[in-house]
Amino acid sequence: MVAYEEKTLLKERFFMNIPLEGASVRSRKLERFKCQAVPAARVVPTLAEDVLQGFARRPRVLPPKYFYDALGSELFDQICDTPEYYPTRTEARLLDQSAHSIICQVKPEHIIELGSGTSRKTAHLFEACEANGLEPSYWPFDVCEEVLHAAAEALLEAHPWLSVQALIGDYSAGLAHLPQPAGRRLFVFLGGTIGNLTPEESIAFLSELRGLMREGDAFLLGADRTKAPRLLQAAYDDASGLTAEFNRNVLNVINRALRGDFNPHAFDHLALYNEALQRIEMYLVARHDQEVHLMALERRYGFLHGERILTEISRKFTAESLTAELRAARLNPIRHYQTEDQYFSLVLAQPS
Ligand code: AVJ
Repeated sequence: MVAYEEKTLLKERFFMNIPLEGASVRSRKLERFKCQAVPAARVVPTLAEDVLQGFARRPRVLPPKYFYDALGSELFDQICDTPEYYPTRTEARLLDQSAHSIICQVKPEHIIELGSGTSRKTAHLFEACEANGLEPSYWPFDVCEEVLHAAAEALLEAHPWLSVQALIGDYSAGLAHLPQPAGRRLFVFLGGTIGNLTPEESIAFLSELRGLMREGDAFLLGADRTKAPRLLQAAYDDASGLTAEFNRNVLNVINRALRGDFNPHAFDHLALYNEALQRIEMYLVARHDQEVHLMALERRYGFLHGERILTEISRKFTAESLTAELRAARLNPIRHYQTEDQYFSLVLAQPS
């Protein structure tokens, strides 16, 4: 029986087409949402330790994970909409085209996504599940609780069968405490983020993931491909200057965390394609001699005119180098999906 008030609401909604949610719909959505913290499995360096270590090296380096404060995440979203930055839209299109094939091969009971962010691309997998009568639960794993909530909200709305088990944590702190649901799992790691890791780091990470996998589980990896250097460089140095702003923003993050006085505008953005290492290297280049005070570290750092800070590597793969890296982690590629232009790859792998 529908209460009078709710009937009125439904009627109003029908006639006025107001997207209004009854209390019952809201609670059913809540029932399908759970959230838990994943404790770190090992000690990860703090930002202060990363800066101390990274600034002791030449060239100085900063880990790319510090790009993603609220502003950085927003800037990255905007970068994805620039004409030059092809990876996100290429991967989304590829996932849209291959989702049916992936889902039919794996028939997952759980989809576990590392670094899920907005889950925008992953939505293609759920559509394919729906079309094939599969109802896996979704385990998005991300550092940002707000982003997890927003992503879940949208997915629960779109898929009335879906249950979301959000996992808050840092996958770089290890996967040992990741919940282990019974049943076939599809692990996904999208966006080409694997490219931010050196080959050694990547193989260690993939091996750790491989260690969690059981027979029948599968892993879907998104990775960016090598291509003409001018295309790569443009993708990391867009004409609108968003990537430059994104790069400089890491200095704001450090200023806030370590009571620093970096002037972000005293650094130029530089993106180079290192052909030998098949990777984009993003730098901040000092525009003039300067000294920076990081009060929380009780340290001053001198930067010479032209001196570079390496803020990110983004490795690009050939079909062969991607396969080799998976194999090195005892993962056996079973399907390789790529766009016609070979700009981006999705590889489906199983434990070997
Ligand atoms: C989010 C790590 C995949 O390496 O292409 C975008 C980050 N850096 N523009 C990438 C990024 C500069 C991006 N990933």
